[in-house]
Amino acid sequence: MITWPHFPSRTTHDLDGLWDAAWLGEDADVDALDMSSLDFTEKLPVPGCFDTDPAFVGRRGTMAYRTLARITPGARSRLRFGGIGLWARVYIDGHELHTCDLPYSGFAVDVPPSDRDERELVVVIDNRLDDERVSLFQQWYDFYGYGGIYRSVSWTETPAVWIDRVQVTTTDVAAGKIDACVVLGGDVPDSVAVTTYFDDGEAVDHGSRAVSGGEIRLSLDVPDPRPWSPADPNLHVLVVTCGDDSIAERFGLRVVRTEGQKVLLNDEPVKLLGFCRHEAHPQFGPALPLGQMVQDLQLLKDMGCNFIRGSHYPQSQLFLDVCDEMGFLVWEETLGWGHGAAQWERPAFLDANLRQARAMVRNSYNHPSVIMWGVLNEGGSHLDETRPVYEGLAKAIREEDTSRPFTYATNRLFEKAGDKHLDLVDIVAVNTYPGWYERGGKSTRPLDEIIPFLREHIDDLDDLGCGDKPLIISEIGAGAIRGWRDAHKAHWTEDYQADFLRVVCSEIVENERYAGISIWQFCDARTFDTSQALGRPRAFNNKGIVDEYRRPKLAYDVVKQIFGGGTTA
Ligand code: ADA
Repeated sequence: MITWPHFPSRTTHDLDGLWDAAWLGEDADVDALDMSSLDFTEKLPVPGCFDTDPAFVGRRGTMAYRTLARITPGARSRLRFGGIGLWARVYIDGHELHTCDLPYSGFAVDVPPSDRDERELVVVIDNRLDDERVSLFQQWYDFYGYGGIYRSVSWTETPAVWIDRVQVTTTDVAAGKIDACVVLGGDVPDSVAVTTYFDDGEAVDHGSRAVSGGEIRLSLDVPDPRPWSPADPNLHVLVVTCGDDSIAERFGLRVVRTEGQKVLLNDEPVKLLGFCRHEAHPQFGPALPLGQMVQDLQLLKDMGCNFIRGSHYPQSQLFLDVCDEMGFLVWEETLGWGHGAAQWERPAFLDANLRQARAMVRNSYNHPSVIMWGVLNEGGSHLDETRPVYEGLAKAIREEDTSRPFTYATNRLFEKAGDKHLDLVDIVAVNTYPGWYERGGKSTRPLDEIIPFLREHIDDLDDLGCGDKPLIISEIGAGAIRGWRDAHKAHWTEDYQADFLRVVCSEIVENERYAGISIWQFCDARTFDTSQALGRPRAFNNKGIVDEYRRPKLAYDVVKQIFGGGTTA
């Protein structure tokens, strides 16, 4: 499915559909494949994951996907992938073109022209957990590492000078003023003829504009400006034409910043109420169909949520398009989970993180729904050794975008040594599990531990000199097996989770100190049945407010009542 931006003057081929596939086994040497001998006996959907398919469920190995496309002979062209996992190598007409080692990241590749009427695209996908090849995905993560082409693929024909993207930054919401940075590709000239128009308005001729560093910078006024907000998610479209190429990009007029302990949206304080959400479903893995995305957002809306933490990886552009339209506020973050100093000593790992962070910002820059960037979920921020990593990522993200706050989720606030890098963030985000993991030894009333523990975090922040920054509880939750109810309200019952979230959500809503919460988590999500097995019944992380099929648990109505959700269940 084609997501924003659109390229109205180009021929674009939407490659989603049924592809040919060849299973290459669990031990294939992906660096020594004989492309001419592949036997495409299978059929698989794109987007999709092969290891959710009944024939390959749970397998770890290599799958080659193939499709054909009729690209105009001699045309320059570019392939766009919305995201793959865990590793991909792209071949055109039997020739290797590109390797992607960044799971979940959108990427684009230039394709050399050819005289052929029909081109063959083969994408070799590998889902083996191989630290050397895919340093960003590790076996110990608490979510399953799927193999597949997770998101849409398209192939677009480009002129000699083409527009890569236009980055739109709101400079004045009420007056409808924006800055637009147009990034060119191909045979970039010194100057180019530029016209623009908004929505269905009149075109404005900007004459010939100088290109500097591959970019053209414009300051523009949006006619009939309508601000974007969760309550009224108005969107505008900017169409830019440079020479023979045009781009249509959708954006929202809104600004986000922090002031003291508050997050401000369009200069008004906003309390962020919502959930962490894995892109997860038993039948689709992270390759969710549009309908499921919309249903997830409807459930979140119904509970009165305005906020989603896109845990723990760059989000699907389709999902963000829907969040823009439905008025959600999103925290987007890079892929990571519980890294220790050992990973950070490896230059390849840092390099992969930096590449993914920059790609994430570039891909999602124009989504008004995205209000903050995050990195390194629980990434060892209590260690001096990780300082260069956190500094490097904060710098890279701020080089790409100064219009959004920066954060990372820490689970190290409560340790003696504390968190070492919170001076780098605009928003402090704390993952914490009182009443679940931290059961206080002899306590028989774990629910009573929650509020004192949360308030200690507030004091800890003051001690760390961060008392004047917004605080989000970025994870807190309790596991519940759907259907398991009992009068003792023990851990894993729906009853315990409901009581737990009643305490948590009331504290967050009533206490001004918190700028927000993303409860762990929206839906039950599959995890590995190895390292996590004993604490993860069914090999799922069961802290969802709905189960993996989105069937609500008892806590759903509790959260809905406290967050002020609607009346429809
Ligand atoms: C961590 C982690 C989550 C999840 C959670 C849990 O804080 O960030 O991904 O694993 O714990 O359920 O324990």
